[in-house]
Amino acid sequence: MNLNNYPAEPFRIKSVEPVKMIPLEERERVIREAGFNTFLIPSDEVYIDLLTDSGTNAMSDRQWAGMMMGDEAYAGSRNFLHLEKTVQEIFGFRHIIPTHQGRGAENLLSQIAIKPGQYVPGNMYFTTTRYHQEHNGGIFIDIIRDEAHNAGLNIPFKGDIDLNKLQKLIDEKGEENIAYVCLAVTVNLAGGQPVSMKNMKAVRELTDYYGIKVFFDATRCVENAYFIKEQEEGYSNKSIQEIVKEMFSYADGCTMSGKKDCLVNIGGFLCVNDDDLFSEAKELVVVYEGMPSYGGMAGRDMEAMAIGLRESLQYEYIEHRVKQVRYLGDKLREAGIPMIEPTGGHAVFLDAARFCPHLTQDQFPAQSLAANLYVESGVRSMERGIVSAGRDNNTGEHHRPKLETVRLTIPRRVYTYRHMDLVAEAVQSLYRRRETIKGLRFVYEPKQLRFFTARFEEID
Ligand code: PM9
Repeated sequence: MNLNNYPAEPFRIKSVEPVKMIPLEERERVIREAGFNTFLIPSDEVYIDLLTDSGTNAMSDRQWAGMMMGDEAYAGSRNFLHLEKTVQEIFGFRHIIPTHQGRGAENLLSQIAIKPGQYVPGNMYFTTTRYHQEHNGGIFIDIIRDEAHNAGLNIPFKGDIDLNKLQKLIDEKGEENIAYVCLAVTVNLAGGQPVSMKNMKAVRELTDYYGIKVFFDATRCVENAYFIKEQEEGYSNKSIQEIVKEMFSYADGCTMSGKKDCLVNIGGFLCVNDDDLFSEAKELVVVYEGMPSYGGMAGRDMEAMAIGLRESLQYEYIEHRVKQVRYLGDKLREAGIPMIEPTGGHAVFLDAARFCPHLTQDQFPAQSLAANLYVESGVRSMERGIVSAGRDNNTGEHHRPKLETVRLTIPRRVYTYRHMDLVAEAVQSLYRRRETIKGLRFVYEPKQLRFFTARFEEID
């Protein structure tokens, strides 16, 4: 392992939050009380929290200073004007509507852009995104390249859309029956895999030909831009900002969960270029979120987001971010732990299917692996497999994703490399006793987005 591959933290620490490890017997009690669902563990009982990178970011001193400049006027807050200008400059879209978080934007977009019965092709599903698409009568179709479903395959830009799949869908269903293409950068459930600029451009060309709109899920777009700079020919000399601007020039708009790449704890937005869609979205935002000039965010939150977005484009920040995640991936690979290859932008995904070959997918191996990792080490992770995938609304059967994974998600600017060492040691220790990991069954299964609140018990 060449330590020069991993840059030191490009920040120093001004404020700290103590963490502590509770004893093993207590962790065993906690996981039972949480119904073997890591979402239900009180965070005080967690040692290293890798549940999600969503809203768990550490803000900078400048962002905190910005919070003090919150203009909490009900309408026309100056912080909104700052955010609007920043987003317009960075992404190049004409209109922005703030929302309380990403799914607020997904709700608006799905309502204004999907007619019941229309298809919404995308590069792999995401839980909340697909929920809103289906809730509005859309039919999600996965058009990511096949390789994305092969966990062990180590190739770049595994998040790309398969243009043949898109063309086939258009040929079979007709362009008028496609609501829009939903293109996520990076692809969360594929392992945080990036999409190449070449692919974005090609998707734009194909959809332009048929007059189909393309909306990006911009949630982790800065991480995607870093991969393009690092790995795509012709981009090594371009700045992250230039790459982000070019990426979004191929889209008609985007949804954004600001809780990730905007380096804040809450917030999101919807962007569109089309004036009519903007008008419709403005009419809806007042129903679900708030005035079009705050959409569920406080003035101070919009200020922190405007500042965070600029910080996220700094090369030193994003290089460290992606390489810290890669450090954990490299350690685990060297120890022979099965995981999604290559390491993506926000997380390392353990391949639960190969980690627990003694369990069938119906015994929820990833859910159990995440629960066992907590007991082993106090490290909290998240299931991203059959439980997250939910059931088919028509047949009632489980969706069966090919990827059955546990996500070790790294919050931004929060943990150090030494924390990553501890996580790697914990995973290795669990791997050594992997046959002891038991299957699970539901004792409570919510109808929608079940992974958040489901409860399980162990099968003997
Ligand atoms: N992602 C995550 O942990 C938080 C919710 S699921 C535990 O990965 C994408 C690609 C996301 C995402 C949230 C959302 C929704 C949309 N797209 O959570 O509503 O990863 O801000 O965003 C989570 P909000």
